[in-house]
Amino acid sequence: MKIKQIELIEIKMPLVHFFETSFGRTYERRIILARVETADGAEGWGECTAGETPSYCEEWTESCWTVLTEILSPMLVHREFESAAHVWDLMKKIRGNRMAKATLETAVWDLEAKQLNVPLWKHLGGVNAEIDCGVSIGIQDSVEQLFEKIQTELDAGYKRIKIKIAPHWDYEVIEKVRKRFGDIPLMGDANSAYSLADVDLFKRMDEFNLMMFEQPLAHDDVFDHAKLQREIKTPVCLDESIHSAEDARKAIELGACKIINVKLGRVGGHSEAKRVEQTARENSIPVWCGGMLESGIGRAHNIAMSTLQGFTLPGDVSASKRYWAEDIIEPSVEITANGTIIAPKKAGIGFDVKRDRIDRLAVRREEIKN
Ligand code: OSB
Ligand code: MG
Repeated sequence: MKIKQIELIEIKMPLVHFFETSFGRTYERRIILARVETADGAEGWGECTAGETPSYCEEWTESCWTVLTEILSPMLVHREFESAAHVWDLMKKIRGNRMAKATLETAVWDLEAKQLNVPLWKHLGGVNAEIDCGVSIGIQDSVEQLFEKIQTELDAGYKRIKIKIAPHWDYEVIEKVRKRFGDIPLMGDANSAYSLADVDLFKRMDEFNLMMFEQPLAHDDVFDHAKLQREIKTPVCLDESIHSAEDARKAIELGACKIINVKLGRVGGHSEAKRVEQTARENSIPVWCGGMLESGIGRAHNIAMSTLQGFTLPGDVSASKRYWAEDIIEPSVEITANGTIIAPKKAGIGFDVKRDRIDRLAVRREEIKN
């Protein structure tokens, strides 16, 4: 396979509701999209999941734009490679920058599946044609607002509720949610807002029977997470700390987590995500698909990945309308009354890309042909 040309487009899209985590609020996304094209006109789409600031991780929209346009795209165009599974190797000399790499890598997977005329999820080795969906609800201005949001999502049929937690928004909030909604499948995501000094708080929160605490401690830690996990009953799930199958192996061996959140961008694309899934599965560690407030293109890639065997817990993959007034794909992502998404039957990511809408939202564009 050979990529003749890569088009990078940055779009700006306001979120329907702001999204607040322990590191701040997002009102509007700046999303880089990649379109890869072969000489015979076949194309594939990928999305960069980096945020607007280097808060969730070191990568952000601006760093990814530079790395994609100046370094990674020139490494990929006109190079002969065997298959999408080998794109990772072409970029091996570049350290880190996994979200930037995933943008191109996932686009090539879409292209390859389209060339083979199979849905991407099948091409990746997915086995579940229907995936379980949960939602991630950010920190709100009041508990009342949180209640309203939870009620809306439960009514929609979502199979688990994740709320963001932070030192000003934890024990009392979870206690109120449990009182109001009873025994719903509930979990908390701290985005690294705590330290081992908070072990007693986590011990007290064991009483809430949460499905898991996601990334309670530092983004670059596994050692202290292992210490915490030894002290509490609630499973620890790692998000920020896991960038590769090797990271997963070490975290599991150390006892740092009982569950892993897999994000395509954070691990560098489908090939590495498959390896993380395999490592976890071989160690009986369940995984689920995390979200990064993606547009429809990233969302479609998340759906495909979620069909792999080891994805046994509901992911943060939810309907387009929770984020966007109008998505950039057609149809938009919808969930069934049972809180599931049916994997698409069409080739590649399985959704049509609305090129005219992307062009209207575009704030910059670059073509790499060499
Ligand atoms: O930690 O999972 C996270 C959004 C941005 C950055 C980090 C995270 C999140 C989410 C949102 O939880 C998941 C989604 O609905 O896309
Ligand atoms: Mg998280």
